[in-house]
Amino acid sequence: MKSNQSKGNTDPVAPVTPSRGRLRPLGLDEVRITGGFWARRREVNTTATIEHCRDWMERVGWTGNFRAPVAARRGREFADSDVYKLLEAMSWAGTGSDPITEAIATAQEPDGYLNTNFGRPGQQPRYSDLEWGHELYCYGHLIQAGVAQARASGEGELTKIARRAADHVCALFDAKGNQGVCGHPVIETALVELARLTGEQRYLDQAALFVDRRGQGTLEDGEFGRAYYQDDMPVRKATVLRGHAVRALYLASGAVDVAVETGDEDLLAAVVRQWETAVARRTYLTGGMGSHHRDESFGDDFVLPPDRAYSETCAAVASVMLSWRLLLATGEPRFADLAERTLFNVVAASPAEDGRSFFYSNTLHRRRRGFVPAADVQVPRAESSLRAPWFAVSCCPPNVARTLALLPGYLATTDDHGIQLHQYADAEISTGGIALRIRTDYPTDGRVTVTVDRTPAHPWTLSLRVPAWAEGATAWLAGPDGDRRAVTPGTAEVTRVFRPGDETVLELPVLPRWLGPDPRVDAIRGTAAVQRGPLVYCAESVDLPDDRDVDAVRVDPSAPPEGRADGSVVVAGELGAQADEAWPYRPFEAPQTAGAGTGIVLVPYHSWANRGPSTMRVWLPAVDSAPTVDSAP
Ligand code: FUB
Ligand code: ZN
Repeated sequence: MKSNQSKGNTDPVAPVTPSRGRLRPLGLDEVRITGGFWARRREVNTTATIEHCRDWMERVGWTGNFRAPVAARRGREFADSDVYKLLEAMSWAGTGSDPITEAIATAQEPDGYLNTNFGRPGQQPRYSDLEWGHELYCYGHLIQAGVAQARASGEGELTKIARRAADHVCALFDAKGNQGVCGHPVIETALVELARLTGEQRYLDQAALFVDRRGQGTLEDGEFGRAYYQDDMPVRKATVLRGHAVRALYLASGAVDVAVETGDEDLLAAVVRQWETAVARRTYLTGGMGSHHRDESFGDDFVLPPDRAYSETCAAVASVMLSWRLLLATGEPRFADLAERTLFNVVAASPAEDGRSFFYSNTLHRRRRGFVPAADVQVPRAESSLRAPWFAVSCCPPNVARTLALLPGYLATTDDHGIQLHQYADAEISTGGIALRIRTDYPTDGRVTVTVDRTPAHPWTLSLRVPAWAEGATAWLAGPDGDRRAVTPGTAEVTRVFRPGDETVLELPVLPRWLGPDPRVDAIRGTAAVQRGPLVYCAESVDLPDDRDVDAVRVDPSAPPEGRADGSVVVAGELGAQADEAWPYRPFEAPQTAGAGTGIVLVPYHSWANRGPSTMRVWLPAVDSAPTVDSAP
């Protein structure tokens, strides 16, 4: 790790700045989103969501905790972290510093310790509850906020507080010190980022220690088991993301950071493997992750019930963080594909249009209409209503705020060969000798026009991601020399000596299409869904005649869906609620195609699990029940 001085503070204004890897990030000062879908979202974020979060945190006492006496402390044990996330959002958004920083500085102990919930007279001792205390987790968000401040506007008070806290952690949790890990990862990514900012090796070493220490079983085997906090097996040995989804994804992100900085190919490969399996088996069509409400965790493989999807907004934010790191490390477009899916279908779904209420849990099927909570009421549970202004656990709103604030940093990268565009938005990019103008109404329209405004005289490569969802349809790339060629999912490139005014046009086929599930996703067998470009669609009762419920909808996937100019899609089908029967099970009608084969023994349900561990199922898929609709991603 180079020292800060030799680095000369040339890090981009970006959340993640690896010193090596396949691609280099561009900073928020190099990429500007100028219009369209994300510009509107970011405008609402800056003008409404950030202020909304600030007001609520003041109102529920979370900011006040830094000023209040012990007895007056309010909120959950991790409330400090939400204040830090908001400060991070403010740094990226450039909305100025917040007076709360002074109170945070005052609350910090002389040895760097900082937490409003522990360590003061009348509170539990410091680090007496690593499972649930969230002290290191809170530092993680503090440090990331301090790094954001330093990169966005230069080192300030928050950066200093963060450094003092990080020094305290390194002094206490080093190889000879406390051998514990936090029940909630996130300090790993933050310490690596601080190492990148300062050039100080010890922060990276500490992050590596935390990554390697996890999985040794130092955390209590509690209510949800050690897998809940990924302490059941070492990161390097795990083959899939498991346990609490946000924890798993933050940890994996930290592991990638450590792997990249230390050149640890095995560790990187382990995380790629976990990502692959989680995407193949544990991810919703929306990109959402986590199907357990009880412990906010990943379910077993293919346990993806749409009506019980937890799909926490924070897990989506964390998934984008992981995908971005893997993209930078490897250059592989599949990571940008998942980030796109997750950004459009979970991160963008969480906030209401006015940016003042949020989904915490992002179900894919709501059976009851729910209610709109009052604008001034804090909602106690994640899934109890429609979007809520605030939750007793409000980790998601400030996480959305910081993600939208830093979003331009996820659009494009550079390497020694040129510029790579990963996400499409109306934007302008200016880096080194190259300036690009990107004009598009994506995802409403699939045309992306890239105009070169400034270019060096030598050849370079413009790379454009062709999303995996474009499979099976034709995408076109028209280069400035007039050539027009079909491109397939992956990366399309134009290499040449560009001239100012040169245009490259990518045409993506944002036509609606049917998708069907892998038959192993039992909860949705026999159903189909529509996706148009990166956008997943849904039926909503307000669009149905007579205000019927969506459960009356039956679709005919043999007829192609039809896109309309207003962005909606029309599909063939019928509306008719099923009449209730006294008992919702009936004699099985054997499929015509069922043939002889292996005899399969069934036993009475009451007798199962008397002969040692086993797997079991009652409903057995019929041989002809696999959907015949397009199953492309
Ligand atoms: O524990 C802190 C945050 O609260 C988690 O990341 C969320 O899942 C919520 O439980
Ligand atoms: Zn959350």
